[in-house]
Amino acid sequence: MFTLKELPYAYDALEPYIDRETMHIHHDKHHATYVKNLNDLLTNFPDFYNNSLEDVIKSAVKLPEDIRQKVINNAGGVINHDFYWEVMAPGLVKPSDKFMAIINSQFGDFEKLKEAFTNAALGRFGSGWAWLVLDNNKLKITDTANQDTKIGGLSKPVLTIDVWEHAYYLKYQNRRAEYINAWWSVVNWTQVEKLYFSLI
Ligand code: MN3
Repeated sequence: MFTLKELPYAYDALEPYIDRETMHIHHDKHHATYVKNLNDLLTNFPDFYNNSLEDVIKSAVKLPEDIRQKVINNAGGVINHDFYWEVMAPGLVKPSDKFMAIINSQFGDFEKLKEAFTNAALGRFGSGWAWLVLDNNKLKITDTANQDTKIGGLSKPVLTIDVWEHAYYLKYQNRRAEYINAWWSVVNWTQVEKLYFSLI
């Protein structure tokens, strides 16, 4: 069975940028529901419980059509949130000099990366995710709808932001731009760089 991974920090660790109540409901209710739904959907296909989430998504074509997309959506929900919690942390406001040099060479400067990523996150119509991915050894910005994921694909994600309303509505209501702006203060650059240098 799939399990809900614990948050790598306390619910209030990302205050004041992301509030305790949002983190609590987001992790314990939304993320937990994706885990529960996924396990429930696979009740009659227990072999799937032994797979990684990436493999569940890749192998979903073997499942009956009536549950296939639901499995993909819920497995995506689990894997995306596992990744999202890990790329946030308190107190790391900017990348290391080494990674900053890579950002500068590929985007011009850090502000341009932030602007392009923010535009992708703001421009994602409805629910979804914006991503910084490594594609053919180049950093690129992209976005996905709903719980579609970049994890397990050809381009490898190093950073993501959840722009479903449940990620920000309690504190920021409809002001997605304010949430994204605040979120930059809690990006876990140590994790982003670890992912990047493990891929390059
Ligand atoms: Mn979410």
